[in-house]
Amino acid sequence: MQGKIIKQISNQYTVSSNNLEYICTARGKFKNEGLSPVVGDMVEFDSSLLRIDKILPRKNILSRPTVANIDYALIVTSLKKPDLSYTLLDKLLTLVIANNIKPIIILTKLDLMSKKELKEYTPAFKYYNSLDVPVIPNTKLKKLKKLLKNQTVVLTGQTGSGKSTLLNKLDKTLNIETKPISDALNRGVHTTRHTEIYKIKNIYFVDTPGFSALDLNITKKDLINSFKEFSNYTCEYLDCTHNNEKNCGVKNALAKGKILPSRYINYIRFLKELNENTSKLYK
Ligand SMILES: Nc1nc2c(ncn2[C@@H]2O[C@H](COP(=O)(O)OP(=O)(O)OP(=O)(O)O)[C@@H](O)[C@H]2O)c(=O)[nH]1
Ligand SMILES: [Mg+2]
Ligand SMILES: [Zn+2]
Repeated sequence: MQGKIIKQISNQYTVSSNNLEYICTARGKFKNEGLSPVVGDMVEFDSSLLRIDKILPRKNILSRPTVANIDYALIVTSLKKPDLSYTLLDKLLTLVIANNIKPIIILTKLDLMSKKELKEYTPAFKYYNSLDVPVIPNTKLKKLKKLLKNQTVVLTGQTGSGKSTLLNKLDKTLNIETKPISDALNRGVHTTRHTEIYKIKNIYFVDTPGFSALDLNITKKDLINSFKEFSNYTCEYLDCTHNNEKNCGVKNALAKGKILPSRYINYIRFLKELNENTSKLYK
């Protein structure tokens, strides 16, 4: 039989197939082959032995959280408590795009902002929208539901940004545990401990442990391509990294105010990070 892994707690996998759930273990051979089933995997399984026999080819796989076959990533971004970080936002966008997943930015905690504060963010949100990254507040869920019909969706974003709260809003019967973030540290305590898919109407949602930092583990080419706006500009060198090169179209566009400065700053930050990671490998 074929099914989709919707939950994993250590070596117990819940496989959903024809609206039934089977709690299975994985065959020993997976371990020997260095390949383990993960949430989101389409698998062949034995429904009487309750054993996963085969993992079907993956469309993509995201690490931290480890989830396979993702269509969309909701980058849940709170404006306050925890405060919005453009660096984290751009890093998540890069990671998502480099993994062939479509990003959507979900804004949370708009209610904690004054009108004046919100206005300051508007140009940035418009900029992301212009990159074909929808920016949707967590108060406007109708539009989101339409977009995500029949899709497998991962939620990512800082701990305390409101991922579980969003799922609870989408389905009042879920009652996923949420927790107020600690005011003293202004950052949350991790509340979600395992990876699980919730089917909400026609959408497969993945609720995952939150993370507040992550390493970039992609190629330089992926990094450059993930900054989609850069491809609008022409540089003297075809392999321009838009850093120290002369006659760089991206840097010219930045100087003309066509590129959001925080985007370029973060790009250079990530480029350095990748270079450092590479030099570490050869040391
Ligand atoms: N004021 C306000 N509070 C919110 C909003 N969304 C979430 N919260 C609160 O923020 C806190 C953290 O929300 P969670 O949904 O637990 O956050 P999470 O992203 O799932 O966190 P982890 O599971 O730790 O990664 C809770 O107290 C929520 O009630 C919002 O739009 N406005
Ligand atoms: Mg949570
Ligand atoms: Zn360039």
